[in-house]
Amino acid sequence: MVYRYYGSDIDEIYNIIDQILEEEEWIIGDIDFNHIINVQDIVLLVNFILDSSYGFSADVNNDQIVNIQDVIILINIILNN
Ligand SMILES: [Ca+2]
Ligand SMILES: [Ca+2]
Repeated sequence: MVYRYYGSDIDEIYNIIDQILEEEEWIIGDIDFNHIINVQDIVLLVNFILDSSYGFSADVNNDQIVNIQDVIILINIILNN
């Protein structure tokens, strides 16, 4: 949990609360945040690797690198479901 406080604007506070709730519902391996882990997430994860880009949702094992290990873990998550 990350604590954030940007000001006294009530709408802004509601936005931050929404954002935190969204993050709490997030499932590891759900690269596109649609609450389902499927082959689409694998495709997106592979695209992250091909683009050499980093996204925290794509870093399945949370080692600060997006690579083939994350793909393998994601495939295992899908096979086990
Ligand atoms: Ca997904
Ligand atoms: Ca990783």
